[in-house]
Amino acid sequence: MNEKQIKTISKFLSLILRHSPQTIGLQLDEQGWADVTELLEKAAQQHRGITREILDEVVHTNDKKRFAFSEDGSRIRASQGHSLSVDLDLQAQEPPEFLYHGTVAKFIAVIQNEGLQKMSRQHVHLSRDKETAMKVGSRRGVPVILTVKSGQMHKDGNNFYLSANNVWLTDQVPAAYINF
Ligand code: HQG
Repeated sequence: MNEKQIKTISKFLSLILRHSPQTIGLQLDEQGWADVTELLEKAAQQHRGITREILDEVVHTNDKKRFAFSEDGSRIRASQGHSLSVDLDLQAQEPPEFLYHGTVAKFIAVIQNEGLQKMSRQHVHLSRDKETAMKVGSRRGVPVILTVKSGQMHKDGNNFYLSANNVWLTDQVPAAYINF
């Protein structure tokens, strides 16, 4: 498979495992898992020729490790980024002193008022390093990096979670904890 084909399938998996499994008549369980055999059967309507080997390649070469198989390999899910309400069973963890969020200038005024909100997803997504935040922000235009005082937020009783693919997640970030 070439890079373009891998990316097309990765985007398709993001769509059905994070947002709308019903697109192909698939159901996820409460923890966000899909049965791999069923997924392959149903995905074949849109991506003819998709096989277990291709799925393995997409999962293992994925730049952000977006997807994970269950231990026995029979199920697959997205590690974060859902708009669907799923229980990833994340354990609260102590975050580093600072985390970063990449956004764009047009959102700054409203973020100054109401802080970072999860918008259509299940959590606000934060990165450990500025480079990653730059990449996230640049999906929408010229990136603006916000520094989140995660250590202080945590001391003040707010929960942080680390996804299986190392994205920091929290419910919201009040503006008082953001360096603009
Ligand atoms: C902004 C990608 C108005 C926020 C990335 C962002 C990430 C507000 C947008 C993951 C706001 C939401 C998530 C407020 C936040 N008012 N706008 N109060 N609070 N925003 O896509 O963090 O490549 O839902 O700044 O790498 O951009 O798909 O979140 O611009 O990890 O795997 O509202 O998605 O991962 O956008 O990205 P998103 P995000 P994948």
